[in-house]
Amino acid sequence: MAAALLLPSSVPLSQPIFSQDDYKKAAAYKAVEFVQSGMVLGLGTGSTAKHAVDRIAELLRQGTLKDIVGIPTSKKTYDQAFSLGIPLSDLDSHPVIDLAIDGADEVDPHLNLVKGRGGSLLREKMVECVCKKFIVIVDESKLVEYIGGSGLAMPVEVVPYCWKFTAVRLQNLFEDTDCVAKLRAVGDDGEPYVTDNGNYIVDLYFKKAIGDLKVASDRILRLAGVVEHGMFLDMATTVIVAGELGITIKNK
Ligand code: ABF
Repeated sequence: MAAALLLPSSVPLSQPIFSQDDYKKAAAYKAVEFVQSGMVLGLGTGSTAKHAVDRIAELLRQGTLKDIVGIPTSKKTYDQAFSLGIPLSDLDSHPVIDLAIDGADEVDPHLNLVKGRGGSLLREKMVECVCKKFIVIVDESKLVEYIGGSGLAMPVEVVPYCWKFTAVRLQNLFEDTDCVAKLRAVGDDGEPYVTDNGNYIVDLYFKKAIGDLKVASDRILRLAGVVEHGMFLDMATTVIVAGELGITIKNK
């Protein structure tokens, strides 16, 4: 079921109205309306989730929210939340999470997601698979007809040991989609990107739809050397999309 809410319309329509970051912020602020005092919260990673963390901290400072415990999904989010004074913990101490709020790279019509282009997919999945409610916040550019449909990467976290071997095996799994597997690299000299968990990321580029997502997920996870992949299937309970037409809330 989808409900549409208009963004503030005080700006004349003839002017450039909202930037992509305004949409991200609008989606994030709407999601934080679902946060209640006393909750254990999964704190997402990325430029959209950052707005949610800022807003939670602001409401805590104002006293509108109390007794929140945040479980960060990355070192970067830990640093942000810590610097803003949000009380933090981890899954060892809080194995059940009331609500997680996080961004995504792709959202399909069934609310399946691609996540992890920001590199934090493993901790995001560990936190978001144990939450009672998972609100995904995106601007409308993230909506796709099918997973992989943006033409951008579907990340897979792999152990560094013989990563080339694992990358070839991943690419071969999806040869019917003309898949290309590339190690994520950083900097001018192409050093491997290293995740918060000390692993590498192999980005998969599909040229065609990958068919049954659960089958694809199982096949990836069965490969020795793979730690986790960035398809988040049947996990989002709500997706909040902000765009030109306002805010749309889609519930599972
Ligand atoms: C996290 O941040 C990731 O799973 C995803 O890769 C990314 C989305 O980034 P942004 O909100 O900056 O577009 O949620």
